[in-house]
Amino acid sequence: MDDGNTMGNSFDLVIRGGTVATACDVFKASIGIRDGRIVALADDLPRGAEEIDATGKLVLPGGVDAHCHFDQPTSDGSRMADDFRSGPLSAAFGGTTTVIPFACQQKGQSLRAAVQDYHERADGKSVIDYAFHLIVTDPTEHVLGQELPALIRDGYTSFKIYTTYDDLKLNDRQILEVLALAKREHALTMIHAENADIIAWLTDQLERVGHTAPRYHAAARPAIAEREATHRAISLAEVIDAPILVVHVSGGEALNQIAEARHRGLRVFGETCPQYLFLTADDLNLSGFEGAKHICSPPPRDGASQQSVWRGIQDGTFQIFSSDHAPFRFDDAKGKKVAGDKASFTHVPNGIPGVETRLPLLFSEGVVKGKISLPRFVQLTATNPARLYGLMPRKGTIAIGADADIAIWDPEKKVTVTNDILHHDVDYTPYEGRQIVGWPQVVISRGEIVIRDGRCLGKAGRGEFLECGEPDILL
Ligand code: DUC
Ligand code: ZN
Ligand code: ZN
Repeated sequence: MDDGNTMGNSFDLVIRGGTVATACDVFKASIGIRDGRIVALADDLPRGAEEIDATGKLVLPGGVDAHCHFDQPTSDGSRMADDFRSGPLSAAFGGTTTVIPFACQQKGQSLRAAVQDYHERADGKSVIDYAFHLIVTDPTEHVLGQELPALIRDGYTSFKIYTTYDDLKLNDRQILEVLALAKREHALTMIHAENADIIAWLTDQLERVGHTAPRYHAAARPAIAEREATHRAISLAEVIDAPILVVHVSGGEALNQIAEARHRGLRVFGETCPQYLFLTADDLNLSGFEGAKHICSPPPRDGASQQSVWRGIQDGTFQIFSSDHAPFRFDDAKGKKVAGDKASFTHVPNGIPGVETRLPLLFSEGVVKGKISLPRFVQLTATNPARLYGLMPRKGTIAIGADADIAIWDPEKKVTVTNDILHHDVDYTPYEGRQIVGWPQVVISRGEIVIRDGRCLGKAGRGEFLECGEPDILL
């Protein structure tokens, strides 16, 4: 171990005396940082050019939010509230140091063009590092034969496909083609699993009798639609013998499909999100149009589903906890009200904000209340997403040689969540009024303090684009 002086260099920064947590250990140590990387972990270290006293604090890997949407083009006239300035800034305030949003191919568009467009949207704006997933909506021969293999080699090694939404969904044959390509090229396929025809049929029935209020969104997208599509996605992946990640799992029905597949030894991974732990379908039943704030897909369900999701988090069926931050302002003609404030639920943009509250919510309800250990928290929120998306060993851990992406938490800080303490550009938070214990106090990205005591010290645009390597599917 390097003591910081043996190489004739001192440290740029020493984080002294904190309790460090990784995906497997919790230990007291000081951390020496030089040139943006962790270069020493020891009981004691010589002074650095800068020092942070972390006594009584938790020193965790910065979070990796591997499912968030910023400035993603939409097809209904709406506009996402967060771009690459406000989205990553909000993430950083919540203890996240890497974000992975989606470069989405429009049908008929070249995938490479979608990636170029997304780089232009991101360039020079982000305060923290970022990578891209792709969204494949038009898997033509050219896309599968040439564009996608070349993009995978260029560091875009994961892509999302959909079984629902008319402008995004693939049929089973197309899903098989994408999975075969992913297997051949060692990429990871993420699947949004909801049965499109069940949803379309139920939606027609509901609209026919005038049931168009926001709360009917949940009725139109029942757990059975998610269970069926999850089962089908797993079956298709099994035919190809390709790994998949089922994203934003909302409850026990889909969870059990994943658990059963994993018991059979299949490389099926599961992701869940805060909205499935902390919201229910009742939150779509607010007066007037207010329920639209909580319209997302799959929808939040009920208390039993929340318990199932906790179980999946505890027993390892879920490997990843992401925000699925999809930000639309509520009181805005480009947001939730793009089709007016009396519009049918089918015309309300899907998605809720949560990139800043993701970690504090799980920490407070999970770690502080004793549902999960600190290492499990680190696995779910940082280490596993870094591994699965090919960002290890740079991101997602505290180890010699890793990027110094670190969040120093005050584990006792009491916070009441209100929208005005958050840094996204959305005009509401689904978690308004919620009491939280524990919040990140200092956030460090590649050795630079970007957040300290509620202030941003990092410059917009300092964040770097990350090329992802091969997904580590031996999680
Ligand atoms: N559902 C998605 O599939 N994507 C973004 C937001 C949402 O609710
Ligand atoms: Zn989705
Ligand atoms: Zn999403």
